[in-house]
Amino acid sequence: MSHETWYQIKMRAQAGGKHLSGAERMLPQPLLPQQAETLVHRAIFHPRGVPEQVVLKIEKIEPEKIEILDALPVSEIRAASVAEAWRALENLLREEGFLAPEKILAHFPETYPMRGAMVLDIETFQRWEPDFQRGIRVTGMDALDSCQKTAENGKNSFREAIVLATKTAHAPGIVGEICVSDDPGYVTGYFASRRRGYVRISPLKEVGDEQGGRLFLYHGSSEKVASCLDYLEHQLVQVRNIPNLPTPALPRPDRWERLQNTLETLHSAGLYRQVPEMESAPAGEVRFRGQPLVMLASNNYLNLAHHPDVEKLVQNVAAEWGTGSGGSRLTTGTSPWHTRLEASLAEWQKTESALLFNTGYMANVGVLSALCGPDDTIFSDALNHASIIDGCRLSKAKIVVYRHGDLDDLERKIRQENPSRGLVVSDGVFSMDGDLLPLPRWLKICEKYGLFSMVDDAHALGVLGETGRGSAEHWQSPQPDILVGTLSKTLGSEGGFVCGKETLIDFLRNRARSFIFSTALNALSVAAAWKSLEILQAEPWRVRKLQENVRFFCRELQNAGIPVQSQSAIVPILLGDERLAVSCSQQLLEKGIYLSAIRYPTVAHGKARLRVALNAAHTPETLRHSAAAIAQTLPVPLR
Ligand code: WAQ
Ligand code: MG
Repeated sequence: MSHETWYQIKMRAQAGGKHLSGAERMLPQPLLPQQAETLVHRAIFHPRGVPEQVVLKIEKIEPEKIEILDALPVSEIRAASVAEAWRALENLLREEGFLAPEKILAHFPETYPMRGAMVLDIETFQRWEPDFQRGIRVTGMDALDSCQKTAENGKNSFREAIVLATKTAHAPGIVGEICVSDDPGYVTGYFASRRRGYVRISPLKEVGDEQGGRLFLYHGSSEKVASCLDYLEHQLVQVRNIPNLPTPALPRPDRWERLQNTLETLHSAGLYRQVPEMESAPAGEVRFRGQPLVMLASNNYLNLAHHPDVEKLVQNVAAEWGTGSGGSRLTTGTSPWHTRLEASLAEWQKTESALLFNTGYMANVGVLSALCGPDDTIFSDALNHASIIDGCRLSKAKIVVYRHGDLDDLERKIRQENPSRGLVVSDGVFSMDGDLLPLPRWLKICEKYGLFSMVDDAHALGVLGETGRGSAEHWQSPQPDILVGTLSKTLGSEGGFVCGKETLIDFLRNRARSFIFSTALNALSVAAAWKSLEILQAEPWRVRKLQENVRFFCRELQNAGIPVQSQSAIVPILLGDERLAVSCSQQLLEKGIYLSAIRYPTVAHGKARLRVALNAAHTPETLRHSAAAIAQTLPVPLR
């Protein structure tokens, strides 16, 4: 061997500053050109994307410095679910004599963003890798027969993993390794140590999950760390006698079992959700599971969802127009009620024109995907509603998220991106926090940079402004270019709408796919919204009553020591923990109060809350009683 000239060849591919793939080989000179070609092929045709840059580094090495190691013996654990696989891993660590396996595993998620591995001291839980962000990279290793035994795409995850694991297990002070692949299609991971060998464990994650990492367990003195790290980074190692295992080790779970497993995971995390059936129409008080309850979770802000005048009109409309519209708006679905409501909405919002959509969700998705394409940049508030997020995604525009309510951050990001075409989008009232968009300054920024301004005022209509006209009235400001609203909250019906210039509306009629390809709302819902809007305008006391209720209720909670505030009808009570939020909500239900626990994915993980939505129909007595019950239920530090 020592007569031959040997080389180490390293490939690394990246795009947009992101690592895509990498590999290394050690081999004698004659085999080098062919291996270089295989590695280039692998870099260029990689499932994670097309690289912008591929670096090949070829260095001469001294073959007598290569340490030859036998591959660790392989065994296998197959669990029925991800949760069970992690329990099996925890037990394995315990069997192997690790004292606090759960503490070790708790560190694993910290390795997800790292390119290399974490080196964790099993006694002090100190981290020894020199760069916490990058982690330590093991290099200088290969399989002895690497040139003959690679899969067609040049990658064999198991073989590469056992090479790394075998080398790592021989590093001074390393007593174990835990690994989960980044590859969304590869759910098998492993534990490896010299004592126990290489234990494949599956499934350590759900298919589609891109979060993987590596954790090396270190046991030894702090002086020995340097030699351990040096071995990992520099010692040349060739691994022989690697068993031929079936690859890829993709377990194919039963398709229904996969769904069932996900549901179980949701259950155990306090994230499982169900649809509760109500036993009376929406109002300030409702019947639920045979009990009368104070309703503190409905968006029926002005109590118009069950108004006698609306019902009377709807009965007549039903007699004349029946129950279904029979076609899309562009074919046969438009009744005079549709046209009439659009005119009323435009007039109410003081805009040139308006267009109905079947839901607020479809309005947002339809507008964003129609107005923006791959050449646009959309600037979106971090706490915007899911329908805005989905619309941004569907548009294929570049999405730039700015910090919630932070207009300096917005402007900084607009300058940075400096887009020639684009749009800025925000909720007028944020649906889960109840806070307001500072509309006037926000509009100035949109105007200054020539960007479309789009506001979703779903939770502002009927709530903000002296007459309930929404954000523009509250701030005494002009309207944004695109105002999105809903018929389903304050207006007590169902559907969504967009108000703006006639040019905008005409464009949407021709381009918004959720409008074009949906059957029109039935005339009943449309007439109901029309009547509700008439009542809202004729009876402004409803808006004032709602606003008074908000002030009263917040004061009651504040007096009970609960830090809340809101200018809208939404009063969030932040709890953080998902299970705590669910348990508070259940306890309140037993006390006759219906109040939803809002959890991930509606809000971020660890930001669970009770979300109060107030109603013009609530009486001061009801609100006082509810505030007292909430105060009693919350855990002590909040009170
Ligand atoms: N040195 C240190 N850490 C590394 C290295 C390296 N050379 N390469 C990858 N990592 C870290 C990095 O943070 C990745 O996020 C993580 O490990 C996972 O890397 O028996 O494919 O390359 O079939 O995604 C296990 C095979 C495959 C199990 C592991 O890891 C089996 C795999 P990936
Ligand atoms: Mg990683």
